[in-house]
Amino acid sequence: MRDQLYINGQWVRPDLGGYFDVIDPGNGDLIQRVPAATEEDIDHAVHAARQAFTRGWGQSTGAERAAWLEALADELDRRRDALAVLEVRDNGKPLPEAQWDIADAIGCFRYYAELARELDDRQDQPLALPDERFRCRIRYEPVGVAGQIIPWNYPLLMAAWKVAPALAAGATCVLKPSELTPLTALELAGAAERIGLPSGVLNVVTGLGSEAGAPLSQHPGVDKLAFTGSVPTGSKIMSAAAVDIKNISLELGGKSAFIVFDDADVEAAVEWIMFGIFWNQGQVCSATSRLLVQEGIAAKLLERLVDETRRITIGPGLERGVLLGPLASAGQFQKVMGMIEQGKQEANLLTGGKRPPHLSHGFFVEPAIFDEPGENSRIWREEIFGPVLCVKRFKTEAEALKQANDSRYGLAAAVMSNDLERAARVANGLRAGIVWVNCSQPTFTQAPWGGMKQSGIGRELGRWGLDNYLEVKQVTEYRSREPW
Ligand code: TXE
Repeated sequence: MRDQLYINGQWVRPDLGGYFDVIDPGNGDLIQRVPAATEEDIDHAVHAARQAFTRGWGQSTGAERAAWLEALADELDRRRDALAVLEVRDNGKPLPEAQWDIADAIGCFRYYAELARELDDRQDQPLALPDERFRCRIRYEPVGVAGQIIPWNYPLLMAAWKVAPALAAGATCVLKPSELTPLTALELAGAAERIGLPSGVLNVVTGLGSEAGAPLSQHPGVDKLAFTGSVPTGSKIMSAAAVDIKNISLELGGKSAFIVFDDADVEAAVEWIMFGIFWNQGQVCSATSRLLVQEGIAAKLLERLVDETRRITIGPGLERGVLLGPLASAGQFQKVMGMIEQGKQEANLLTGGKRPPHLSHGFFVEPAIFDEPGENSRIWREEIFGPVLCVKRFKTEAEALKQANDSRYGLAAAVMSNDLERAARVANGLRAGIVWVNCSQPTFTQAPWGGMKQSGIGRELGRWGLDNYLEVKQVTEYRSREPW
């Protein structure tokens, strides 16, 4: 059990001595207490990261960093089963999903190890200029110290999405996990310690948003801020970054649409729709929470959808056969239940939406489907971040596209049709950073991830994720002895 901050390669107590409770959402019990870092600890961590950056990490080769990333992946791999169980206790998700997440996180470290190696080959490539008296080469240099603030829906995976590309690029990290799910991030620090990662390269500071997250976002020693979370907090972080013009990337919320045309296969549609909204209890930024279904298929599809939704096994994440665990926190439970109550005034509740009678401890909610909410209703417009699907019908392709795009968010969208030309046309017309055709949610470390509009700025994953932590430099030399 880890109950200290990891700063400069050392396990340390928080400067002001504060701790907070970490709760098991499956039963509401205390798992353990974790340090509540404050400004002082953040300052130590940022200084440690700066020193590590200037002492060598920032000047190391991609191949050297790749070896460290692979060692980190191997170390996590050795403990993958224990990590999955810890993730379930902390977050609540069903064990097979946690196992999937941990494997994905390990894969992410391995993938960025590869990209770190490739970076060496990209270094100092010549750039042809129209004036031959000049010679230009392009360098990719690490951004410096990265402050990384992550949420609670995929605790270790979100840490990997931030830390792996940063380390691959040669940046150093101060990672602040969510106060709701800090345990596997501390284990990541433990893995860094065991492999002997140079001190200060990765610092993990647990703490509350206002006490630890805010000072990290405001710290003048941080060169880059990377954040995943809510729009209001993203907005605060962006304001903080504006003060001294920090480089920033934001991955915020969504209210993603899933368009199903008449010619789609009903059973396949039901499967993907359910995966798109009930996976991880609907606590997925890209969850396809707005279903737009064409009139001709609507009745049949909804009947099957409601039927299948009622069959979902709900229970604690470590119980065999469970498909839907508890929401991650009491706060999230209250938010989702509040939205459902309001939704009952705004739409027809077809199924679910209450606490299952046999699960009175823990933060469980029966998956809910609302039919025909008003266009301006809260449940249709706002991110619920729970197992709640809202359905509307449409007649024409143009109408579907208009409704799908009528959102302040633009993270993801899905379209289902056997007419692949139409599907491609709709995919191109959707204002979203991620579009799935004939599926919803499959995510690959190689492909760019991020949103348009209020869903964020920048892209994670793939080479775009690495670019987040790189500065591009031109070195241009005048080679003539003649005056210019
Ligand atoms: O998010 P916050 P919360 C959405 C989802 C959810 C809602 C609220 O709709 O219901 O946000 O969740 C840190 N300065 N998403 O309150 O506040 C905080 O400690 C710096 C979508 O948990 O955004 C945590 O580490 N940091 C999302 C992180 O921000 C601050 C995933 C996220 O918390 C801070 C999570 C501050 N002032 C929630 N205040 C997604 N895009 O996947 C808080 N934090």
